[in-house]
Amino acid sequence: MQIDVLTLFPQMFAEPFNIGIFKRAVENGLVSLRTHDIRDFTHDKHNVADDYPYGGGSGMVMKPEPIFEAVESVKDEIKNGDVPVILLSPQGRLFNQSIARELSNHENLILICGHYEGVDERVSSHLATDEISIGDYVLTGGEIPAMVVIDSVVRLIPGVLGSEDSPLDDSHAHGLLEYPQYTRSAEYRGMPVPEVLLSGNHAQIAKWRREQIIRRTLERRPDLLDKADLSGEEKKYAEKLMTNRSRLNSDREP
Ligand code: 9D3
Repeated sequence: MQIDVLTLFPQMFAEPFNIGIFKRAVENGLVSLRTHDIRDFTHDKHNVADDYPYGGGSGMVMKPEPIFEAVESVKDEIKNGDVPVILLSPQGRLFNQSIARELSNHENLILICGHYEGVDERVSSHLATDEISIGDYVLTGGEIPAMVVIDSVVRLIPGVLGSEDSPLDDSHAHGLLEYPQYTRSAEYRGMPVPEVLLSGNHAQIAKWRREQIIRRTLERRPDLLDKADLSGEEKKYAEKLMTNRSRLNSDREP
C-alpha cells in the first residue's frame, strides 16, 4: 500500500512511522508513506496556504487551490483511478475498525490534513471522496487523526504483523473488551493473580476468561455488548450478571 499525506507539517510524520512494526513493513516493501507539504503547491512568494473566511468570522480557512493541486499531482503519479481521497475533519464520519478494514483493501490512500479553523468546503464537496473524524474532542489539526488512521490500517495489511500477533485475533472476542492479563509474579505487593490462572485447568481458565470479557464489557462498554454476537452460554451469563446487578444494585461479584 502506498499512502500519500498532504499536510502543512510533514515533519510530524517523520518519527512515529520510522519505528517498530511500521519500519519493518516499509523495509519489507509492504507499505510506503510519503508526505507532501501543501505549502509547496502555493504560487505566491510567501507560500500562503490560508485566507480569511468569506462572510467574516474568526480564524483562518485553508485555501482550496494548493490542496486541489497537491491531490492532482499525487494522482498523476500513482495512476490509480480508485484511490480514496480522505479529508480528516471534525465533520467526518466517526472512524472505527470496520472503516479501517475497508481502507486496508486499497492499494493507495490519499489523506488530507486540515489545520487552522477549517478547510474550504469545496475540498470536502468536490475533491475528497471520504471525510473522517476520530472522535468528539477538539484537536489542533488533522495530522494526529491521519496517524491514527494510518496506524490502524497498516497493521491490517497481510504480512505487517508477525504471525503470532495476527489481526484475525482481533475478532476472537467478537468486538468485546479483552479479559485481564497477568504475568509473573503470582503475588506482587500483596496483589495476587487470580487463583484460576495458576490452576493449570485449561477448561476453567477459558470459562473464566469468557466470563471476564462479558463482565467487563457489560460494566464499561454496554454499547459494545448490544452489537456483539454472543453464544447461547455467553448470553445466559450476561443475563445472570444483569439480573444480579439490578437485584443487588452493586458492582461486586454475585
Ligand atoms: C470553530 C469550530 N472548531 C470545530 C470544533 C473548528 C475546528 C477545530 C479543530 C476545526 C478544525 C480543528 C482541527 N481538527 C481536525 O482537523 C480534526 C479532528 C478533531 O479535531 N477531532 C477529531 N477528529 C479530527 S479529524 C480532523
